[in-house]
Amino acid sequence: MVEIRSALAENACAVNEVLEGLLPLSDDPEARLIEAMRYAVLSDGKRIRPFLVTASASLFDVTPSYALRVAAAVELVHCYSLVHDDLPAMDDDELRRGLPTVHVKFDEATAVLAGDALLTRAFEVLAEPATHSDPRVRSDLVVELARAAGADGMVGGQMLDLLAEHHRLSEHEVTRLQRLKTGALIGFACTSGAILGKSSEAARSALHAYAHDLGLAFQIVDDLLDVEGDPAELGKNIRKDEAAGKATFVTLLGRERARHQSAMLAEQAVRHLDMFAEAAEPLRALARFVVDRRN
Ligand code: GRG
Repeated sequence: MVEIRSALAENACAVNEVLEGLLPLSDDPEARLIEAMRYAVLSDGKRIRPFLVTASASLFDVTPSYALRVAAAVELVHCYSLVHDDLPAMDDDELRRGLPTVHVKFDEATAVLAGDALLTRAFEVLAEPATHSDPRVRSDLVVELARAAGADGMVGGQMLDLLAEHHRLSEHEVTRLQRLKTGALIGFACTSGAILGKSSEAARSALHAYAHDLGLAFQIVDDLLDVEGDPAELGKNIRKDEAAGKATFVTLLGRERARHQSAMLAEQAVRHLDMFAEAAEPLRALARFVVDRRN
C-alpha cells in the first residue's frame, strides 16, 4: 500500500531540486524575470503532474534523472499556464498557492514574460541531451508536449473556457473543454514515462486511457472544490466559475452526481493499469488521492 502523501512529498523534493537548478538566481539586469519565474514555480504546488511522470517512468526502468527532468519540464508548463490564467485579461485572480499571483507581486508585463520564459525553458529542457541519450526520444517528448500544451490541447481549451463566459455549454462541450484544458497536460505527464522507456504501444495506450479518466476526475473535483472548498486550504479564491456564469460539471450534474462521477472515473482509471500489476501501485494511489483531496 503506497502512502500517497509522503510519496508525493518525496517526489516534490526531488523535482524541486531540479527546478531550482533550472532557474538559477542571476544578477544580470534582467534578473527580475528570473525572480518572477522562480516565484511562480518554487511555490507550494501539489506537484501532481511531476508525480505522474516519475511514476509512469518507473514502470519502464527509466533512468531517474531523465524522468525528473521531464517532470520538471511539465511543471514549468503547468506553472506558466497558472501565471497566464491568473492575469487580468483571463481569470483576474489575486491569490494562487496561498500567495499573491505573479502579476500582483510583480506587474502584468513581467507576469506575461515570466510565463513565456517558463514555457520556452520547458522545451529547452526536453531538447537537451541530459533528458535522454537518444535524440529520437527527446524529439518525441518535444512534439508530444507541444501538442498537449498548444492549440489542440491546453491553450485551445483555455480559448473554449473564455468563450464559455458568453455561451452556456452542454455536458459534452464542458467535457471536451476540460479534456483539452487540463486533460491534455495530464495525458502528456502519464505517457511521457512510456516515451522515455520506449515502451510497447499497448503500455502507452493503457497509460493514455488512465490519464483520460484521471484528468476528468481531477477536473470534476476541481469544480467541486470551487463551490465547497476552503479558500485557506486551497490557497486561492473560490466560486469564480459561478461568478462568471460558466457551466461546470457541478452546475451540470449537481454536487452529488459530480462526486459519484469523479469516484467512478478514478476507479475506471485504476482498471486501465492491470497490465502493470504491482508496479503501478503509485499511479493507483494517485487516482484515489485526486478524488479525496481537499486542495
Ligand atoms: C493560460 C495558456 C493558458 C492556459 C490556462 C490549466 C489552465 C489553462 C488554467 C489553470 C486554471 C485552473 C484552475 C484550471 C483548473 C485545473 C487546474 C489546472 C488546477 C490547478 O492544478 P493543481 O490543483 O495546482 O494541480 P497546483 O497549484 O497544486 O499545482
